[in-house]
Amino acid sequence: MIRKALTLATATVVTATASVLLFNSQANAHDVTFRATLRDPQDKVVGTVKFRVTHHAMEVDARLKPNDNVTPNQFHGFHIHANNDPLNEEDCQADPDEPQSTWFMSADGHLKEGLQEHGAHMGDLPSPLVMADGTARLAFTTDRIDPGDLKGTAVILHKDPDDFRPATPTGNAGPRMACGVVRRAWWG
Ligand SMILES: [Cu+2]
Repeated sequence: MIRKALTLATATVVTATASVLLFNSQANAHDVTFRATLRDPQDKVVGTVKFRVTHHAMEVDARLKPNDNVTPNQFHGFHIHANNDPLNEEDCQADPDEPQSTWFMSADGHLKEGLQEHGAHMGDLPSPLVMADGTARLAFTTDRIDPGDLKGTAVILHKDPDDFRPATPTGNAGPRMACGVVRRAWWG
């Protein structure tokens, strides 16, 4: 799937401004980056996730900072959600006065292709382990995510750990505590 996107990205040298506009035609592969800023229901920034398309795969770098909604010393389910059903509201909608179970349902289910089951969804990410001080850093490389499918999706950080079992489409990861829409960006 990475190959499909890179085929579109020729090695043409373009200016920084032009490569944004030419992402699907002539952008240099090194320039293809995405970013999501995760926020809690109170709109407080919880962290950032950066995606960078390389020649072979995609590099992902997530950083979280302490937040009242995120439990230290614990893994938290972490996924790319499809954010593809306008009937279910759009992007990252959460009312802090409503039950946690309603938060960020607007981001819809996990990003997936065809009949992929949980644990093998395109949007199933490794889980960040939040440290005692409430911060977390997670950096990994994956070839499962098609860069062409990433823009406009939403990264969700869950309250509970992910069980990665096919029988549970959501991974039993509990309520959605932070959300960020994935947008085109520059690495850095
Ligand atoms: Cu999720």
